[in-house]
Amino acid sequence: MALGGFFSRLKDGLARSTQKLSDGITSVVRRRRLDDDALEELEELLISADLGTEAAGRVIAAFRRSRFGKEVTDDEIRQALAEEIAAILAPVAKPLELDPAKKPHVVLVVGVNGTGKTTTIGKLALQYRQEGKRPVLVAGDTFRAAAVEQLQIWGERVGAPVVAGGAGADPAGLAFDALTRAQAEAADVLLIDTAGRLHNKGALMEELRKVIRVLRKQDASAPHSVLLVLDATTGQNALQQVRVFKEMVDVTGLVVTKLDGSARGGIVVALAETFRLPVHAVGVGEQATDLRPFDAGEFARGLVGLEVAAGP
Ligand SMILES: Nc1nc2c(ncn2[C@@H]2O[C@H](COP(=O)(O)OP(=O)(O)OP(=O)(O)O)[C@@H](O)[C@H]2O)c(=O)[nH]1
Ligand SMILES: [Mg+2]
Repeated sequence: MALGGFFSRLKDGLARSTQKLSDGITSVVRRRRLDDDALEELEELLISADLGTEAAGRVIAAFRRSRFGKEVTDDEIRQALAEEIAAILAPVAKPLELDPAKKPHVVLVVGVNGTGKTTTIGKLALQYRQEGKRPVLVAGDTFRAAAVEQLQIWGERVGAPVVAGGAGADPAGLAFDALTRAQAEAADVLLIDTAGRLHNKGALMEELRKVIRVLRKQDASAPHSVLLVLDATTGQNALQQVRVFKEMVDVTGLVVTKLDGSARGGIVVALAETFRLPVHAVGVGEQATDLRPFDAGEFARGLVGLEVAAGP
């Protein structure tokens, strides 16, 4: 898919969540100059668009310093908002970098069920294949047979080997075998899928920790990345998911999916402000090519309803 298509899709998704923000900006500006009431309304709009109170407060404080009491146009407000939001997002917009000294670089992929873990692994594997790298996938979600098949289909599609066991296989054992094999083959990256939900949170934590423990017997520095996959459409829930998973494992970065749908893109700003974890990529669809680098500037512009460039 062309990048132009990506940006328009991202924008369509964002537009849905920010229609209210967009219309709200227009009505705030139409009535008066940027006085206390107008700033307060703007702040409420940002909060209702999922940015959260801290990020909204920060954006409005910057507005107050630079533009208080001034007559502003709709477009000036959008431009300025996009700049403030981009400033919050820029520090977290970091691609997932593989350490070339690690053969393989081990990536553990976690998240609640349905957020897009398995799909994201497939999409990442495709990108690595296109870069001429050799990924190996591990079907560590052994809780459901369908989950194993889903990853196998992705492996076939992108040309990456998939290490899988029988139904109910031990994910830690699988991860160990897969790492052994990937080391022997000097693979570049090992992508480990995990279950989103077990019987309860304690069981999930136990399983993830066991996978990590067992990996470390083989490579004391593994996993080199722990990716938490979040579904943007869950809005504020995503914040709670980060808290829960941070308690379980050492999350090193985020992937935010489903920014194409009825997305609530403002949540990415709240995530950046609250946790400062790198956002490595964003999902904008179900297809293999629908995983994109996270661009702070473009994202911020899309969020406030400005035109985004057709891409590099
Ligand atoms: N629209 C859209 N759909 C997505 C995106 N990413 C994943 N999906 C869809 O979301 C659904 C769930 O994705 P999975 O990859 O199976 O999610 P998971 O986290 O592995 O789920 P479990 O294995 O049940 O824990 C699938 O139908 C995917 O096609 C995205 O960026 N946009
Ligand atoms: Mg899955």
